Amino acid sequence: KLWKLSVNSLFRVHPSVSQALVENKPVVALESTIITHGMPYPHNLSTAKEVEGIVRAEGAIPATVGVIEGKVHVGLSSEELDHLARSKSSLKVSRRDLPYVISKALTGGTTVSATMIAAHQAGIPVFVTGGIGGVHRDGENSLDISADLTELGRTPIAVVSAGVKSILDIGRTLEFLETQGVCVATYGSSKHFPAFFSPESGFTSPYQVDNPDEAATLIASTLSLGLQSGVLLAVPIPEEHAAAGQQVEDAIQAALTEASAKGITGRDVTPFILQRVNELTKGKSLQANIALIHNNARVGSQIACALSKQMS
Ligand code: PSU
Ligand code: MN
Repeated sequence: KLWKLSVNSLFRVHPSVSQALVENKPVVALESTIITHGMPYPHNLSTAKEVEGIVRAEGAIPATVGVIEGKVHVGLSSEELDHLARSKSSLKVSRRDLPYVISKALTGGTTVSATMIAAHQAGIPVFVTGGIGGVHRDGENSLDISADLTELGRTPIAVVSAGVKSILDIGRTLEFLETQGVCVATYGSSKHFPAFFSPESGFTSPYQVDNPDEAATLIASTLSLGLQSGVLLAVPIPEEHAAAGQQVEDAIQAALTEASAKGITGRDVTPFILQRVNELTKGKSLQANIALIHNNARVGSQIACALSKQMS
């Protein structure tokens, strides 16, 4: 009881979200590290608002998660979104950062792992993002493996993403997800596991679901089994935006070399690479990034709607 009380005092569920949950309406959780660290201002803010708009247009309620002055918000007001997008002092908040950030009443964007925790706490089974973290290249030596992967192994949430960026070791990421017991499926007709900017990573996806209903049934099965692990639904980038793929790939190679020359490590690696790749491609990677997030938001919302029908 005491524990419940303290949980409730740390979480702030936006009224639009709690009302939707009470009425069994579809809700889509969204992360905010993409806002604070994944994209430059003002593209971060416009994209966050567009994504919420797409979720609403598809008939679901958006719940963007972020930490504001030590409270974990599930669903942000437009002022709060604006604050996170503009603030230069926002932290990148993963599972391990949550206790510190809360204890010091700090503000930050939640990664996939921290967003999954908040979504699960609120009772939201579907979460849309751009890309998840993974096993970094040379991860077998550095042990730089994103907490997103272990979170997927321990929290029953379906994460809809465009797969894993080729800045990561995609083969080892898939192996690690298997070890963690994460059910991975590509969304659509392709057998390939997508690589964020590119619809094909060179790896085959363990499974494939064709439409929102099949995806929803997969999620419902995970929940019904009582598995405490998550589902990763990988949505390939739409073909018309995949053209810049090779150029982005070259930029990634250059950025990786720079990052190791500069001694950039740990949590700074992903934001550094994202920013450098955007500079090196003269904004093309950012445009592709925005396009695939829009697409994920559409697909994820359709899945959330199908799931809420199946569960009611
Ligand atoms: N990939 C992207 N954009 C992002 C991220 C990943 O294309 O913004 C963010 C997500 O929030 C993800 C986090 O959860 O980076 C992973 O960081 P790390 O590799 O340090 O675990
Ligand atoms: Mn890392």
